[in-house]
Amino acid sequence: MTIEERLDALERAANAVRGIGLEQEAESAEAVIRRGRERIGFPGEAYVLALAGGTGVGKSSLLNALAGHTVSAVRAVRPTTDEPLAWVAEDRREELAGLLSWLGVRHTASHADAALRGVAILDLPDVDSVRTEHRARVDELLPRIDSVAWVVDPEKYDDERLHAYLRSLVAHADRMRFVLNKADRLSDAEREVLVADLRHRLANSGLSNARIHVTSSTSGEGVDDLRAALADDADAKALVVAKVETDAHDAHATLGQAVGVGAGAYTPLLAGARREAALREAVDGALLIVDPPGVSRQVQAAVLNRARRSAGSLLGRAVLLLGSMTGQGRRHADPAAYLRDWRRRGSLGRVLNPVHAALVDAAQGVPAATRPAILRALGADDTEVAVTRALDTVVRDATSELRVPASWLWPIIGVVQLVVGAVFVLAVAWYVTLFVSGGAIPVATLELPLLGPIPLPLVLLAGSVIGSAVIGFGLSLHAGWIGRRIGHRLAAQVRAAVASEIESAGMSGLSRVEAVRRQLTSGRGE
Ligand SMILES: Nc1nc2c(ncn2[C@@H]2O[C@H](COP(=O)(O)OP(=O)(O)OP(=O)(O)O)[C@@H](O)[C@H]2O)c(=O)[nH]1
Ligand SMILES: [Mg+2]
Repeated sequence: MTIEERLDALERAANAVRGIGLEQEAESAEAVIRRGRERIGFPGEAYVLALAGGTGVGKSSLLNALAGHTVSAVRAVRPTTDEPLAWVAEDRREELAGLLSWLGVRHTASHADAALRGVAILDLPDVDSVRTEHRARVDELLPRIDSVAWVVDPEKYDDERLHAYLRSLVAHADRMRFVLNKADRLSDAEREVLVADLRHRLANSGLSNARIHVTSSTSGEGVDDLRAALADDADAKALVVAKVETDAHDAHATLGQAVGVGAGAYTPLLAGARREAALREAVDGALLIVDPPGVSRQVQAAVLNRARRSAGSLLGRAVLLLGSMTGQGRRHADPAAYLRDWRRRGSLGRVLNPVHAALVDAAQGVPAATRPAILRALGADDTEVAVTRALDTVVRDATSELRVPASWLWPIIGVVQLVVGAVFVLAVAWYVTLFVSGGAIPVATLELPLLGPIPLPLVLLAGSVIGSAVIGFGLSLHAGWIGRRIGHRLAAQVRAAVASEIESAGMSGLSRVEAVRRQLTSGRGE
């Protein structure tokens, strides 16, 4: 894992723990990340130095002198280097690929210089030319690299535009060094004066204690000192990287501890069996309250009612009418109302207690300091609200799909029942007529096997009563069959919905926390 990847992983971990309410812990980790990124400059192990400065001061020549051979073209026509060029340690090329492609560096020379192992030098286009895009590029680059060497020459060292620019870069002061090049053109006395003057000007620009090198790319003077200084910087960076690496590693481990993740493999806060048992108990408790068998019975009764309303006998319809007037029928045959009434059928304790106990158990796996926050993240504080909402959802879904079905057969049966009812009325009327006439009217009889001659009105009366009862019985069987089918289906659906809703209401906080713990286990690297 590179240092950049490690800091990125730590950042993800910090975001994750913030997501479960560990704000303070996240902030501490972010402070480590911020400090690390500030200290590291280029976010890799390579030490990246950019050569910057006005055109013609000898940046490319200096790079060639440092490298010991021609890396970058040096010409009299200015500006010569109008695209950045990189001189990169062989084994750092990959690490630098992102930076180089962002810079649009098309020319990369690699080196295997033992003293400058891990050093990459960028030869940038000048910053004082008319081409302002060069300057913009440098502005963007500065925060992303380790260090900038401002190259000046005896003619341009006090250029006001350069110093104005440097004043805007005071924030980067400790990552800048200055190279007074073309020293071969100066006498010793002139050098001293120039260096003192440069130091003075830099101090006036807010850059006190500037590191100043005096070099000549042509004579090679001062070049070795500059190389040694760069090698030291690269070593110092390696130390900084190592320190940031350790800090990041420790910060990651601290985040892990905050959620009960140790150095070993991931173990859940709640063992699978314990979680299942708690859930089963809670679901059983919820089923007692929601009562799917009761719902099924209500559906069956509602279907039967509907059948009787459209196909019942005269007597049956009268009973139904009475039932609906007293409210009796509605109470026994209204599955939607029955579902909605779940709160009246018992307390939520049976659902809440097992869930709550399991969550409290789970929180035992994290240190006391973060336990309150973890308990909140687990949802232990508002299990009741969540469970109530879950059961309301179950009921809403079930009732929205609930239809009490009818059969096309029933209206036909209804007509038959009416005819039978009419026969019954006719028979009764007949008897009344006989009674009123005092026996004056002769009565037709019907010869029935075994029974002999029976008066016709009696046959009609008995036949209509028996016929109506038989049809009613058949209707009940048919409606019962439909009702059971629909009722059982709804009960099964409610049962499944209760199980899944209770699981997500009770355990979704735990799942979230576990996801964070898994991320912290896998993301910590080594
Ligand atoms: N006398 C002397 N001349 C130098 C020295 N360094 C560079 N030069 C000359 O200065 C001129 C410009 O050098 P470059 O290295 O191309 O300068 P540069 O800073 O890369 O210029 P740009 O690419 O245009 O930004 C060349 O003619 C070099 O030969 C030095 O130390 N002493
Ligand atoms: Mg150049």
